Amino acid sequence: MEFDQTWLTSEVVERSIGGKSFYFDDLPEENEVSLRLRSEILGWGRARITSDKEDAEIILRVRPGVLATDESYRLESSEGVISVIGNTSRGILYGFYSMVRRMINHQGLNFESTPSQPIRMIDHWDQIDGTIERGYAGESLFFGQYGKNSNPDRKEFSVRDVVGDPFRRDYQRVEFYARMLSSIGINAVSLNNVNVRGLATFLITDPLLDGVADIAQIFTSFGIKTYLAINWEAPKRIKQIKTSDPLDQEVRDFWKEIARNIYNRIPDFGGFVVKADSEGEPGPYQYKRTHADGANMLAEAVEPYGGHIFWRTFVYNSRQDWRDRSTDRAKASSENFLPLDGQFKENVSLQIKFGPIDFQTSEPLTPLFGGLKRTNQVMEFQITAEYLGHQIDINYIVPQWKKVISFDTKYRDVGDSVASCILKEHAIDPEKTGFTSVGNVGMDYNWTGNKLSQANLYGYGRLSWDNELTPEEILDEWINQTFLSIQPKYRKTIYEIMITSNETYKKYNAPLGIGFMVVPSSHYGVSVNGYEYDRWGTYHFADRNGVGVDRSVATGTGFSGLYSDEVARMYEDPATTPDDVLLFFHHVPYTHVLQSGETVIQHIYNTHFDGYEGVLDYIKKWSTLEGVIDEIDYSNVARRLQLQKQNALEWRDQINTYFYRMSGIADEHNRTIYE
Ligand code: GCW
Repeated sequence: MEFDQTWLTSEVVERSIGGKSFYFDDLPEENEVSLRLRSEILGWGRARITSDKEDAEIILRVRPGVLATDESYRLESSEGVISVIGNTSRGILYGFYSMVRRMINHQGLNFESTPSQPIRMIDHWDQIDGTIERGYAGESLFFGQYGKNSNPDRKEFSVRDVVGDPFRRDYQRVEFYARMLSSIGINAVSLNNVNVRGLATFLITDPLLDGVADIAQIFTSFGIKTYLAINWEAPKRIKQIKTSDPLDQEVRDFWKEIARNIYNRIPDFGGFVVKADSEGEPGPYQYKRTHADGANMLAEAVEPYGGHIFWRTFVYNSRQDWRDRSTDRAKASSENFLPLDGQFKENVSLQIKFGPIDFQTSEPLTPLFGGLKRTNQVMEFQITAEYLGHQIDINYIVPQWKKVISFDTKYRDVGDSVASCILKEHAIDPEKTGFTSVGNVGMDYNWTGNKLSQANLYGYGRLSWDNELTPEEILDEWINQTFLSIQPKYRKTIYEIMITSNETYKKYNAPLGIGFMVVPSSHYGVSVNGYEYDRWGTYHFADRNGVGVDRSVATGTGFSGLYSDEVARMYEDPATTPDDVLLFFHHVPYTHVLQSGETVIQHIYNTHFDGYEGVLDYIKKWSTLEGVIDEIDYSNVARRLQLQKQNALEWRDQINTYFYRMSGIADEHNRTIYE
């Protein structure tokens, strides 16, 4: 096997089920998930299947209607026999992996579980030429042979230009990936980048649909539905129709025909993911139609087959003039989508980035959550570390996600977090709500570039399944399974590094929620003014007196008024705005005193010195693992830590120097800041 087996090492499975005898109680023979379960059990851990229930150590029982949902499972253990119970074989599949995990983690085997979020999805930004937009772990698992010679930006691409096979067809790798995903409860994947260009536009048609069908079949057997991102202009590109107007009959018929053909080939196909009128991509605005017109037209096309549309709300003016202070990118998705609340069909979900800007180290929850009252909503995260260190810097992101999903929107007196209520209660079909996230895997040996970034994929799945889990519990599980055979004290070292890593990264990055002081386009490394005079709407407005964006209602852009009254009041006033998003909401003097008691300028200096020290400490700690963990994993992280050190140093010195020059205020502790 040419790749790392991650948290599902043979050792993990062998230790938990190796040699045990299984009995299948009413597990249907014909269904793909059942067949998969059988082969999992026989293939891994060399378990036995017995025809005599009395001999069984583990019984898999289908009991329709016993549990809350068809994905739920129950584990029961008594007198040496473990039962895994589900309404369907899918429930049992999740129960089986849970049993393996719980055995390794010593968690007890009387346990019942229902997923917190019905949709638990991964979006791939994989491109047909094998590259991955914002991918930091090698090429795509799905595409990558033909593409080298193709030009994905050639908009007039025609299917006649397909001279080779763009699919990688490494099905062993795809199968292993699907297994990893289903072991953490993922139930949907979208295969291709949301910027759908060139040949990728044709994935929804023959002959490329063949390759999609092969991949989908593997995912199906693990209970995972396959989706494709589509190009809004497909009617023009594929069938030379003159328009892509969603109300045009020819366009509507085109999409119906596309859907019919896809579902013929892939009966449990999920549906489409759409990025429209966003960052230069085409969309319904071009025809003066609304996003509801666009989404509903596609929804109608897939409706007869139970299909589903994910429509992204990442719509903003990406050609802003930096001189224009009246436009606020943070308000854009609310301005575009709040007026459409209640107009989307039942099989449409709006796919909403968790923050109002773009996956920064620190952002408030977008006010669309709670603002939309009658719309299916899916919260979008980014596992791939675009703004969070490119899987070079160690960054265990789960603490940030946990904080986001637990945010209390205060629309009611009782706790009103997004995860626990808003998504379901404000939906028209609660089953069409949940989480989705840009994935972080590629063909690299260890899947994620930095071995430790696997924990983010693992953590995303686990948190989506169970919103109550803590980042600490999830990390413990991942380390136990991934570094199974090392002594506890060494596991503790890995834990100590990872559990603080998100905070450490935040410390040396853009301060106090201001975001985007990154190198333009690559988004790795510091560039304080890289985006300051650009068109993307991401400004910090630092001057000699202070820094930050005034988004208050009283004197600023009015963004803070988009929240519930209580939350709006909190963000309106710098004194009650939490420190970590202060500069997102307010332009304050450098001498402004934070809730922590420090001034803004001293906070900037302190955190930037601390962040760098934190990385030096990680290097020291990691070096104690040499010879303890696998050499490949050891040097994989050790090498990246050296790069992280350099990155943190640049961030520290450039940020400190910039703000020292701006403010003229010296560091209270007289540390070195360059003049
Ligand atoms: O943050 C931006 C990324 C783009 C991405 C876009 C999006 C796929 O820099 O690379 O495009 O978000 O989410 O659509």
